[in-house]
Amino acid sequence: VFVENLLKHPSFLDLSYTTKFIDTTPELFEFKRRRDRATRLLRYIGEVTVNGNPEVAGRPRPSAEIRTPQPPKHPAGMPPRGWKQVLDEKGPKALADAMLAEKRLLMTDTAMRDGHQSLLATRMRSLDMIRVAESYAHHLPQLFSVECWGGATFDVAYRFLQECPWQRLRELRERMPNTLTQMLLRASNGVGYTNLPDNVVEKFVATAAGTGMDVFRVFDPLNWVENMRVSMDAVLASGKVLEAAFCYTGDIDDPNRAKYSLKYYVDLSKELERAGAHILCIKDMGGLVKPFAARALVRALKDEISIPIHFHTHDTSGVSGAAVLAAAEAGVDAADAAVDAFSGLTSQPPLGSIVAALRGHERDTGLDPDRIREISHYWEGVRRQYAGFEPDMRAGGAEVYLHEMPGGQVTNLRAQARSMGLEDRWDEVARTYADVNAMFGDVIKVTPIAKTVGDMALTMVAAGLTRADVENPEIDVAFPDSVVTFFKGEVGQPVGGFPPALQKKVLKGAAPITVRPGSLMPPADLEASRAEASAEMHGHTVDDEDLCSYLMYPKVYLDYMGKRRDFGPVRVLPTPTFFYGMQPGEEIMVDLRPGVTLVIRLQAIAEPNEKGEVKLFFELNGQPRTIRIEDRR
Ligand code: 3PY
Ligand code: ZN
Repeated sequence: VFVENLLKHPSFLDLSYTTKFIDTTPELFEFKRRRDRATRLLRYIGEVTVNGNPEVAGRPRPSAEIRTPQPPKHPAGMPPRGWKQVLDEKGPKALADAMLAEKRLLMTDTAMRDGHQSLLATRMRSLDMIRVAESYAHHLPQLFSVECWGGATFDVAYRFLQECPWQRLRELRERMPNTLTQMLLRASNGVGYTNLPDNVVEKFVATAAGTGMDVFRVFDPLNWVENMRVSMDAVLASGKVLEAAFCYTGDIDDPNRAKYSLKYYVDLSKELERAGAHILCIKDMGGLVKPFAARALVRALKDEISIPIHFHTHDTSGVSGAAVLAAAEAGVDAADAAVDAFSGLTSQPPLGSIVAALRGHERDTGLDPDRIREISHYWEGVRRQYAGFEPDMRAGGAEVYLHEMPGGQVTNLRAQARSMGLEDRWDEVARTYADVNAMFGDVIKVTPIAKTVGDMALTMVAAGLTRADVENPEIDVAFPDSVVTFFKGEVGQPVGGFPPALQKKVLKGAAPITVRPGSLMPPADLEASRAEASAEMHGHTVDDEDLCSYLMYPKVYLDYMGKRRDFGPVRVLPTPTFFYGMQPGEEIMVDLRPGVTLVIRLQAIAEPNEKGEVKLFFELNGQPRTIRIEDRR
């Protein structure tokens, strides 16, 4: 059709076309591009229908009856003004002052980041978020922010969902013009797992701010403020909101955990305030802040610092809702929760229930419970599509106070233990995890150290090693790489230093570093990296977003781009199609972009031929299309 249209085009017929033909007749080339993209999408659907999506292999399948969830309807036109306007019109300092002047408890919804990171192994696709974003803007304009980016969502988008995290941010930003977007930034690790050169961190922050990020929650896994400064200064330079976090561990009420005392957290908070933070975050990734501790912590901080405080916790214990209410009573300015369908267990406490609990009281959130319920129904439908990633966890409980694992790790480590045949020795794994923590000098369990502790615990349980064995200089131990990296000082310096004898044993005499890892890294040559990435992709243009991705995850990014070339923009496919392909007789609608919809119907699938190829007969916008797929089942 493309060639036919081209040959019939008047300027082609009268031979007046020039090399500017593409510019002056974009409709023909747009048609071709669309056709190519559609063909590639059909190839993807064919591939998954015939050979399956490896990401869901061996996982439970959602029920066949699930329907496409519909987001709540909203009025046409612009949504009401929200906190985003305060930031845009008055800047981050005025935003912080406005938070302090608020009586309401300000709420952040985490469903689009920590909620699914903690409950669904971070697998939520952009499409499911984008479809409900306008409902948030119109129905929940009182929300302080929507946490929707960063943490593990960045690399998981590329690795497992075949989609671009930057595009996710851009599209969410567009649809929620009144809502602050919020991300989790791992300070000098960016959104990766190891320290980056300073100029890469700076480039990443500036690019994220430009694409649409408003509130940067910055944490260091060791609460080492020295290692946060580069990223914090970059946020300040961007004009966006710096929410500096300390990670909470231990128990301020337990005299045996004196290292992480109330005074420790107060001093740390003052240091973060002095470093220029607009907001302080209590980042309780393990859900260890018990209700009375929350009250004491917030009261003490309110006495000692003058910036607003934002409380983030997890419901692993089952009592985190009480902690949020206690913090609210003590005057915390903002709190995180997850819309009910994405709450509980290792995620945040339920937004709807916190809103209900505070209704009519001094800290009433001002959010509409009916609207939250409607949005939650949408999320419930979304969650059903991800049945394959549901955690094997039935209830919250006090076990978390033993191991202190962060929300995202509990189910992850359990799955890892299962894959090593250690599932029925989980209690031993949990106790060994606590032993490793003590042996490492009582560290903060958060990305990436939580994984280091987990790696060591699994190694010990699998090899039958006790803490005494590991500490015994006479017994040879094969330490996991992550443990060696940690003791080398490559993550940073832990509170109170490393246990010297164990460090000596792990490093086998090698000298650790004691300075900020970034200070030993030369700046990355950004333009050389851009040219290198472009050359890897046969001259494809590499903009700043792509460059940041390449700098943090070169292989993951290039693999994604390769698949993108073969299969097109698969992010536009409905979630069941993306994971499971289509059934004969099924029809789907795909919005390629605003105003361009593809209607795809799978008519039939033929038996494999003698060449081992399967033919799939599609109808694309009413036109028959046949796709051949190699049968690799
Ligand atoms: C992350 O780093 O992804 C976390 O969620 C830490 O709590
Ligand atoms: Zn969290």
